Amino acid sequence: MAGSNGTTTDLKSTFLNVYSVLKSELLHDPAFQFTDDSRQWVERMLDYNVPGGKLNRGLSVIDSYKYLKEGKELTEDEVFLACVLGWCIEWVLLQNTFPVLIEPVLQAYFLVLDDIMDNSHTRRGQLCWFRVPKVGLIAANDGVLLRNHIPRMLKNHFREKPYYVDLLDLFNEVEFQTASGQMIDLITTLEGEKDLSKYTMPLHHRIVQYKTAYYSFYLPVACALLMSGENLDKHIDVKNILIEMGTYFQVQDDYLDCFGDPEVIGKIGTDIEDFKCSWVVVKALELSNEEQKKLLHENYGKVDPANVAKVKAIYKDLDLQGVFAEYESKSYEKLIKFIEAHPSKAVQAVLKSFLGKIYKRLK
Ligand code: GPP
Ligand code: MG
Ligand code: MG
Ligand code: MG
Repeated sequence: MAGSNGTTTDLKSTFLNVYSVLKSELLHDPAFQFTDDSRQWVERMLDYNVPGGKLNRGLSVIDSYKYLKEGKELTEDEVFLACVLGWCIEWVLLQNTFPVLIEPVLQAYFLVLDDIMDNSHTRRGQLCWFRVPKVGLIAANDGVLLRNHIPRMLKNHFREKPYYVDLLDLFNEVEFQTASGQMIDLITTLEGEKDLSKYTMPLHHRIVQYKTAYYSFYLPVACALLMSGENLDKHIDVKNILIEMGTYFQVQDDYLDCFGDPEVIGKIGTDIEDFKCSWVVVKALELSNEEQKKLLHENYGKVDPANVAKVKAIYKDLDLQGVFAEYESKSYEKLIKFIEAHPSKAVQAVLKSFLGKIYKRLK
């Protein structure tokens, strides 16, 4: 995990230095006439939402790129560029580190908007951005700004690269897939159509594959592949493994939403209240008897803590923690098998390191 050894710690500080450089460029973008007020707003918004995550995605861009170079030392310039990509992603998703700079921006972008849509309360141990006094729905526009920071950063640093167009295309395609996944996540919960009987594993799989797996798993590695001069069409097998891994990651997220420690995961779960098609409720429906099913139908998707407690009591009776532990080790074994079937040892190393970072995660 990030910070657990010297190399990763160095990488993290490199990453944070790159963050300052990128931030400064964004705050002095010649395409906009900043005033002091507007510059201050964007700076505070970036500092609140972009750094401070686990930096897995962003850092995995650097890691992957290193592996792909098969042990050859990266030049300072190469490390810098890998960091730039990492931040673009986190800018959107707020949590990770791929072509290290861009990824956190992408993460920030998705999370700022997702928290509004999910009516969440906290994120990374602090209030969700839209709940900060005086922010409110300005956060929706901040999400749009974060999204637009990505192509600004890509232009500043990758314009002259032969893979620039492919990189833009990759980000566009993955963003489309993520927003489409988010759409199916949201429309299943529509008021008036709350119908638990439509919550099945195939629907869950479809939602999480699109809303999470492409941007969190495929994107960082695909960025690293493009930077190493690879053609993405030739790496469909890598893509398939990463989508599987991303699915497993979102099942963990669903599990932690209900069973994780909010102090550790940095957020308070809202999936039961939000009537989400979570892995936990789908499993519960599969395993429950008629009476338990009836209780789930009556209590799922209500904000009253008494209803939530009834749902959690059924989860406990069904030993969903044990069922999840079983799923987790089965998934790990299956993924290791897939990975070991890949012909390239370098690619195997990238994928195993990625998997190692998330296996049995508590946050
Ligand atoms: C994770 O879902 C999915 C996203 C953060 C993608 C959001 C996409 C947009 C286009 C806004 P989640 O709601 O389970 O995540 P969390 O548990 O972190 O809130
Ligand atoms: Mg969501
Ligand atoms: Mg959410
Ligand atoms: Mg979640």
